[in-house]
Amino acid sequence: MIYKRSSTLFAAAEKVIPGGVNSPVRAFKAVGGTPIFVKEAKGAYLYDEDGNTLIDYINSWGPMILGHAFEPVVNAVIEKAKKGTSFGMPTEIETEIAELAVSMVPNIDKIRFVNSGTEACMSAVRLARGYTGKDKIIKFAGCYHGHSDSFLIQAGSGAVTFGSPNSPGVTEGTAKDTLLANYNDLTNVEALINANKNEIACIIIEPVAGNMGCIPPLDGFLQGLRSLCDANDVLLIFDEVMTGFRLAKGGVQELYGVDADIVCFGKVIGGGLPVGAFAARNEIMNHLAPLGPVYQAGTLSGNPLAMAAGLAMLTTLNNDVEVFNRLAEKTEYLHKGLAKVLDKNNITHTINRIGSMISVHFDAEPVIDFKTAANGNNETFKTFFHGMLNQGVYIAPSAFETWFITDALTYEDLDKTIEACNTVFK
Ligand code: KE4
Repeated sequence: MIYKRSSTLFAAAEKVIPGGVNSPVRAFKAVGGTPIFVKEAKGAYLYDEDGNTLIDYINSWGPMILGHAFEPVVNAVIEKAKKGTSFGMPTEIETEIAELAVSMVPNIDKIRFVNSGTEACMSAVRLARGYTGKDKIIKFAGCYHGHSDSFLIQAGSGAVTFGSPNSPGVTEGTAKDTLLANYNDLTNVEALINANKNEIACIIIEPVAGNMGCIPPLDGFLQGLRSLCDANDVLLIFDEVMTGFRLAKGGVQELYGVDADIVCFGKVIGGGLPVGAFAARNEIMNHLAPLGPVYQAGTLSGNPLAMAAGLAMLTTLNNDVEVFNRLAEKTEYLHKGLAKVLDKNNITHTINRIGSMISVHFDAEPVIDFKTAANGNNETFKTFFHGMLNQGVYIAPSAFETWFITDALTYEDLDKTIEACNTVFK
């Protein structure tokens, strides 16, 4: 594959945009090489600026669950744009998508739309603090909830006391209110709660983790979190920015039968336009301004174009009872095919999969948390990434990411992907 034009475009971008990208993960820092500049996309395929066609397993990091340039979404945006692009005033379509989302997701009465997953998770934590009157939060190592200060935290010196910043610009004052737990480790969570009695407002978690590769919760983990929260007057926030409307209509709450107190959304809910959202029962959401004292706002929140895209996406998913089964079947087929060729080529690996989320780890041990995810052989991953890319298969440029399967993928695409993996390692 030739990437001459992408290289030229990247050099120009680096002059006027920090690192040449508007989001760091796009810069290929974890795998090396020049980021690919995409010209357009349709269905399961990306068409880059050098004329290469790539089978896409990133799908804008999740939103394109029905494929790129999905006609009902595109047409809805075009029609809506002709009537104006933003008003800063309430519009009917915001109510329409809110009613639909509330009907699809269990255990929520109201939803507030924002412009990103970061905003959704940041606002959900503020709401939890405002509702409980408590300051501290628990998050999990390896879980990503966006770039709000409270989330850019690593384990502090005293593991059960407080966190410390993992980015310049985050203050010690902020970090002290974030506690870091180990994913899939209820004992650790309980120790944190007991060491900070009556100080913890919420636990925020990716109920199926997607930012250290794909890591499903071990049996009983989510149920255990729910019990710990109930016993200690702590709110449970499910960050379903990745999993919402992807793993099931009702997301992980439906899939595992565990109720969160607040649920965060992003990606799929916006159909590829900038939309995040957070939702909960009335008793919690009614604490939000202008009803209640917890302030949260946004000029472009509920933007009509974004709502049109999201409504078209959710309507299609809501009306297609088989879509989530098709996605899971395609992902299982891919899993089995990749495992077969990696075994055939004696490549040590483990593959995590749930629904239409999958990740390949070059390590023999089960990957169940950030520590085990970090054991993967990154040199093998880099070989895998570039080897697949050179054969027209675009996977996530980091071992700490998940692949997102789109229903636009055909079984022929999956076979090409499996064969490309075989070619890399044979
Ligand atoms: P955004 O602010 O990027 O819309 O959403 C933040 C976020 C929150 N919660 C979860 C579970 C997420 O996965 C994300 C964002 N995911 C990354 C991919 N790992 C987005 C890609 C990027 O940062 O460019």
